[in-house]
Amino acid sequence: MAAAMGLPMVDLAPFFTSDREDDGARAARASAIEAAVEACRTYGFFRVVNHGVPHELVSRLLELSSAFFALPDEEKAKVAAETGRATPIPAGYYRLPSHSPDNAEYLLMYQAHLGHNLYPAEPHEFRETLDECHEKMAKLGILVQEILAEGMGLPPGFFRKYTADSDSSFHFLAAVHYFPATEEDGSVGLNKHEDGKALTFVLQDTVGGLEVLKDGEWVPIEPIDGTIIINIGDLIQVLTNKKLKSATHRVVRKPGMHRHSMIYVVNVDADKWIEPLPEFTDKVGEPPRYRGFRHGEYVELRKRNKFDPPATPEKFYNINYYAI
Ligand SMILES: O=C(O)CCC(=O)C(=O)O
Repeated sequence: MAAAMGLPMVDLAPFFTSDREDDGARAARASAIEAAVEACRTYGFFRVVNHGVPHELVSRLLELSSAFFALPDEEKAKVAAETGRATPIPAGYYRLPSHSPDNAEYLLMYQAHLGHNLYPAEPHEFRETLDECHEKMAKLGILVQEILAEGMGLPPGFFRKYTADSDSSFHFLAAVHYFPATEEDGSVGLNKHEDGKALTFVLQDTVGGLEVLKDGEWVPIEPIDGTIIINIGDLIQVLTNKKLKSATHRVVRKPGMHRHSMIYVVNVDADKWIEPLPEFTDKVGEPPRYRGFRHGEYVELRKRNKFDPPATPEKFYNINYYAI
């Protein structure tokens, strides 16, 4: 495992050469799996290369996203996210409220065929490019779930039982825009937090600003062309009884610079019961670190952080709510 600018780098090429079934191919896959799991134990984050998502597609999408967010507010409001829709988070455009500690706007999309998306008319080809990227990310999402299941000694498809890995899953892709930092409202883009779902993938432009907390220090996750950042969320931390880390991270804005990123989130079924697995508790003589909960209940708590944010970030809901 190479550490590229602080963050472990995992080469996924061995998973895209399935025609080779010799010892060399198996060893290369085993070493990538070990690297990914080790990164999740220590950082909760890693970077992947040779991941199957074309570099050209990512660059094009980030450019289109930047063109969309540069449109006048009235244009963006034409696809404003509507509450009350049958999705965990409303699809469409949303600007975080001024009393939120976060300072960003986003456009969120589910799988196209579910029919929940609100697509902007401009820029031209944004819609097709978002959908194309969504499809590629869905494949990568499945691969990474399988890598982590195997690496943790769990059966194939194990995490996918929780992540609604079906045609109706609510995995989402969001284009995010962070405004430049100003003296008036500081540099917070996304306040420190952990992700509540299964996995998050981040495609970022060259501006930087994403940071992960490791051993009490903020480590910058510098942009490296052609790589995708992956971090695990609370689902995997709870199931593994904190053997794998849902790491604290944040986005810091820079003066005079607009940051654009795309995030792809592997979501969890609302009706799934989540609790530490016996493999990481009873069977190894360790007490569970969390009490069980229904994932939908946790989503409702966390939604308040975004849509009705508490006055101070310390009051935000996170997985410690279920900690024993
Ligand atoms: O936009 C980014 O760069 C990171 C977003 C993030 O941290 C998150 O969605 O949890």
